[in-house]
Amino acid sequence: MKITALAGGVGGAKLIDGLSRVLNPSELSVIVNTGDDFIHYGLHISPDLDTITYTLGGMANPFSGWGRFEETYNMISSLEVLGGQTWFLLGDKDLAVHLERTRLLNQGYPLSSVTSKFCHAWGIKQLILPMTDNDVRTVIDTVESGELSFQQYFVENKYRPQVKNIHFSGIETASPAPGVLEAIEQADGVIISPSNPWVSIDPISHIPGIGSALKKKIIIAVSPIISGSAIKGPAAKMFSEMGIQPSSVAVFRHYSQYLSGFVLDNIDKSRSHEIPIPTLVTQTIMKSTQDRVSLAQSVIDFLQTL
Ligand code: FO1
Repeated sequence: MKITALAGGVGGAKLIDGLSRVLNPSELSVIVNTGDDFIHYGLHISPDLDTITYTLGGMANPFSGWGRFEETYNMISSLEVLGGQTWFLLGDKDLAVHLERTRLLNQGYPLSSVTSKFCHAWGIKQLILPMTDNDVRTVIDTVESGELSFQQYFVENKYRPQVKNIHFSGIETASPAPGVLEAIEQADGVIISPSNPWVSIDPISHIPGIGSALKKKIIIAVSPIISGSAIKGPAAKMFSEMGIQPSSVAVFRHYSQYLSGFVLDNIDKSRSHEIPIPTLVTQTIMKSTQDRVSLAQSVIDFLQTL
């Protein structure tokens, strides 16, 4: 069964890992958010692409969900001595990715080609696609500090500022990266992973052409919010600050124009009657690899019933 998944950061990566253990590599394509990308020390950093590829390459730091396993931080320690910018932790092995990506981008290679080259180097056989090769950047407009880049909001300010609005600069003129529309059209099913709807999935679905391609497909979403809170990150806080009571039902409503089915956690079983489309109620909290595999298999079985 050919599956195309939409994913952003850490939460999405866990389900992608599960799917990669259940499906043959040629059956899984992943369209990844690049709205979190930014230039830091002159380097083009693509955090969500790195989180997904590190996870599929078995190199991800299992504790933080981002960055590399068995990493060292000699560079950042030396930067500290110099009074440099150390708010965004760059590991030594991680740094090689940012250096080489930046070198290739500066030579004119599109981000999708760079990603494909890195996947080949790491032996990753699934198709990993940035949502676009154009510069689309998530901008968080906050009460306290005005407009912040995503990383300034999420890391530098620890997502404390109150969100007034979110927009994606450059998205009006962006186009899907090569292979993205085909990955959607050729999929037997599309899965919206349990990433942040506002800043991980919306940037993808709002790229001109992607939303309309998605509407033609059987799509399910796995709620990243369980009994009103997110497992990790600002998703629930963003719902609240956008004036919406955070819940799995709110997540359904956020995506409702696309969805054929919806997956919520056992804890939210009592709310499934509020979802007017087929639902799967199961364990969506993924603490172990087995949890990831079980959820992936349940989601695929569910897709096949739709
Ligand atoms: N997230 C943090 O909370 N603190 C960091 O210092 C940090 C560094 C970092 C370095 C490389 C990378 O690829 C990701 C990194 N992240 C860090 C995560 C990053 O902010 C992602 O955007 C989030 O995971 C959300 O997608």
